[in-house]
Amino acid sequence: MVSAPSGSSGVHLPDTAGDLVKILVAGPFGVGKTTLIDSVSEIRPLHTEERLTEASAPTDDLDGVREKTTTTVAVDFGRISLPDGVVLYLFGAPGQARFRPLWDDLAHGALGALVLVDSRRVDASFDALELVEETGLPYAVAFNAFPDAPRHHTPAQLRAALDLEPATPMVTCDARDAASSLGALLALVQRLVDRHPSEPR
Ligand SMILES: Nc1nc2c(ncn2[C@@H]2O[C@H](COP(=O)(O)OP(=O)(O)OP(=O)(O)O)[C@@H](O)[C@H]2O)c(=O)[nH]1
Ligand SMILES: [Mg+2]
Repeated sequence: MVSAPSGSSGVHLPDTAGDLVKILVAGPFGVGKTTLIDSVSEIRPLHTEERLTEASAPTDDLDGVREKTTTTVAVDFGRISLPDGVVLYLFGAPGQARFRPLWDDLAHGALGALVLVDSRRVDASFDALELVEETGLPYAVAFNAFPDAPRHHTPAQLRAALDLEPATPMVTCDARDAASSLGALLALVQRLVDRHPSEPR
């Protein structure tokens, strides 16, 4: 079982750092990728935010994220050290289909993906799920907790809506909360461990 980190480290990797793991944080426009990396990163995250203008209105739907004023134009980057020497390098990856050309590069060397889903607009995550599946990355799904999200869906209904395999972890999370975001990442790491139990050292 993977447990939560016991303390924070600074900019430099702790001496105990061992396995360095690249993880993609994927999802549709405005789902909370930047927010999650911000909340959980132990280093000052790298962001590539630019102000939204009316030019993007036909492309990226602001429904549900009306207060949003910026968007990530390339990637986000952050880092979190887990106990037992595992260090996650987090890359925020845009999940819209038009970013497919970027994906091959972004996914290079990645071991898994955390796909964020907004339960007010589940279908907006289909492109991101397709991109992750095309790259063959194991993934976990995190439903971000937005206040006006419908509460009447059961986990089974949400799994069915996303056509998830039974082994794919599905959790809820509040991307603004570090512990909650970490819980979602740990669900993914557990999935990676289950798929590739480590050789005895
Ligand atoms: N209530 C709630 N709000 C959230 C959550 N995650 C993100 N938000 C809010 O949703 C808005 C969009 O979040 P971002 O982190 O910018 O989303 P993003 O996926 O990085 O967006 P793009 O890079 O533009 O695709 C922000 O105003 C966040 O504060 C969450 O888990 N709960
Ligand atoms: Mg972003």
